Amino acid sequence: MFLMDSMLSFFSSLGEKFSLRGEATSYTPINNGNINSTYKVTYLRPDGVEKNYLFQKVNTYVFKHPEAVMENIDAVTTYLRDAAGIDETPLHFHHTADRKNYVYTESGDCWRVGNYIKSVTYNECDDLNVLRHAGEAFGKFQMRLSDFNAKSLHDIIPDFHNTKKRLDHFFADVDADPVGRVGEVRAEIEFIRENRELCSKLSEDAEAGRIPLRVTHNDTKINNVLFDAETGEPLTVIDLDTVMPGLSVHDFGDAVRFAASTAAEDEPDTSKIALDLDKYRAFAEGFVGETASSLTKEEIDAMALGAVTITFELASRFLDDYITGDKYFKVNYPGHNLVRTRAQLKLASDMLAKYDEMQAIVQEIAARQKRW
Ligand code: GN1
Ligand code: MG
Repeated sequence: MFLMDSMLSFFSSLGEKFSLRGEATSYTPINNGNINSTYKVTYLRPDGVEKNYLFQKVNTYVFKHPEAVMENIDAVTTYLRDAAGIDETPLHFHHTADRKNYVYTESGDCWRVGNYIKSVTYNECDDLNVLRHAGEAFGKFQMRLSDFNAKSLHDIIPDFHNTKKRLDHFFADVDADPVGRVGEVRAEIEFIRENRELCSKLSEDAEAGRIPLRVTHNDTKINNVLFDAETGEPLTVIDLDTVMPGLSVHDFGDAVRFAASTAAEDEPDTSKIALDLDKYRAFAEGFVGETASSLTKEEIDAMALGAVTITFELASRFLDDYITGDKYFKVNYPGHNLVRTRAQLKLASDMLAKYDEMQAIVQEIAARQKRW
């Protein structure tokens, strides 16, 4: 751990490499993500004006090639700004003298510095308008990238949302039981096993070309949409680390998993966790409303399955991390990954119970869109 002052001088010297003017005078950690470490850093510029930046340490256990992540982000943000002509608050990372948008420190850590966008974000949200707006923001994001050359993107984490492969990997780790935790989580493993086939279907559909690959965000938690505190309008979509070719139904599903639940993704009391169909509908109105014109019938039919699949997928990822010794996701306490797993499984089981209603809601919204 750094002491306060050494952290500030660290930020100041890092800022120099990105040609930031002035010195870091204060900072606050932003604890939204489970992977990277993020800080809001306030600078005092030589002209006496304060300016905020976003400093981020990229997790190199998860992102083995940060330079590829940063190249993707540069390409996507430049495209959104120039080709798609988007004039919303842009996400921007600063460059060094040799035109890199990241630096490695002597200890081998990878850091990047972005513009700080004054905004509010939501982890849990009961306001249906906010959810509808979040759906619109992710829907627009996908539409705006529809002509982006997917082949130019690095495959940051191969098979990131290939649930079939994720599950194969999970069951191999269950068999290996490397840290001896499998015995405590038999019931959770069995529930995932019962749904293995169902949750492999979308990967098979994608592989067979029955569902199209698009350029997708792949991490559509609503806290990745920045909102204007005053107008309540979405400002921009952030966290472009995993923008890669993927499935639209996964972007829809992951957002629903996070935003349409009645509780947090790591709520320990599973009796509080359910799928809220009003929230689901609001998000779907935004997302399907924006994308319906380009979605295929197969995609519309698979939206609800996308939500179920991604929820089981995340449960298996959290449980995989638990049974292999908590190496991937940041944990705040022992057993955090198991708590997350149980929360996701409870949500998944409620989605299965509400599956027909989830389907009907998407169909209804899509039909309305197509008529307009
Ligand atoms: C990770 O750190 P964050 O919140 O951006 C993870 C996502 C998970 C999410 C669950 C690269 O995202 O896939 O859905 O945690 N990102 C990566 O909260 O694995
Ligand atoms: Mg992310």
